Amino acid sequence: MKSNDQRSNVFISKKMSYCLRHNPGKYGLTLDEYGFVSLSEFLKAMNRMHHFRPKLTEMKIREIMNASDKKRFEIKDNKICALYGHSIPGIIKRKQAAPPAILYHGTARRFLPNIRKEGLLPMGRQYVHLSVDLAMAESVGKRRDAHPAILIINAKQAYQDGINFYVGNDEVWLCDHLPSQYFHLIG
Ligand code: HQG
Repeated sequence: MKSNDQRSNVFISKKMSYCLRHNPGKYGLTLDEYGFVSLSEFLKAMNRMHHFRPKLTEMKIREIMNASDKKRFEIKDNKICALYGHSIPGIIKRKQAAPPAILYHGTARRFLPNIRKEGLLPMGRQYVHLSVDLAMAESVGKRRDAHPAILIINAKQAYQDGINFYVGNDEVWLCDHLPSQYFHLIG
């Protein structure tokens, strides 16, 4: 069972994700090309919109980030950004890099026919999201299916063939559309 504190942290984290990934404009904010916004402006906007009591502070945000199982946000030079998950129109620039040779993607079994046909598409987000290990892919897939399908991705080959990969965080990699010749189903 989650404590009230944990529930409130999840609530705040979801609002942070909504603002920084999907709808900064609703908060009167504009992200820079890398997805960053001034931390003090962000705090003001979050407090104005959600009337947090006690007020949301940098300390509270850092506490939520430290306690989280996923590294969703980054604070740098008094600015904050979401590290992945964006859907706002226009591509947020991410650092391009060579991915690990193998990556994974957990998804719902019901999506497989389309995924086989079209490859992995970003769908509602800017990029396709990939996981560095099986456990992570499984937990991502379980958001949509109790027995998710896990795809193993030949990231090395895809990268060599010119598909762009980007660093999300230590556990999440991002890439552009990934055709189906670069993955197969595990199991
Ligand atoms: C699927 C969470 C049909 C894809 C997670 C996925 C992750 C297709 C869904 C992060 C398809 C999109 C992102 C195609 C892909 N036809 N379905 N051609 N291509 N799909 O949520 O990867 O907790 O946008 O398999 O942990 O599930 O929010 O992406 O099932 O790291 O921080 O379309 O979000 O992180 O779903 O998850 P999503 P995702 P947070």
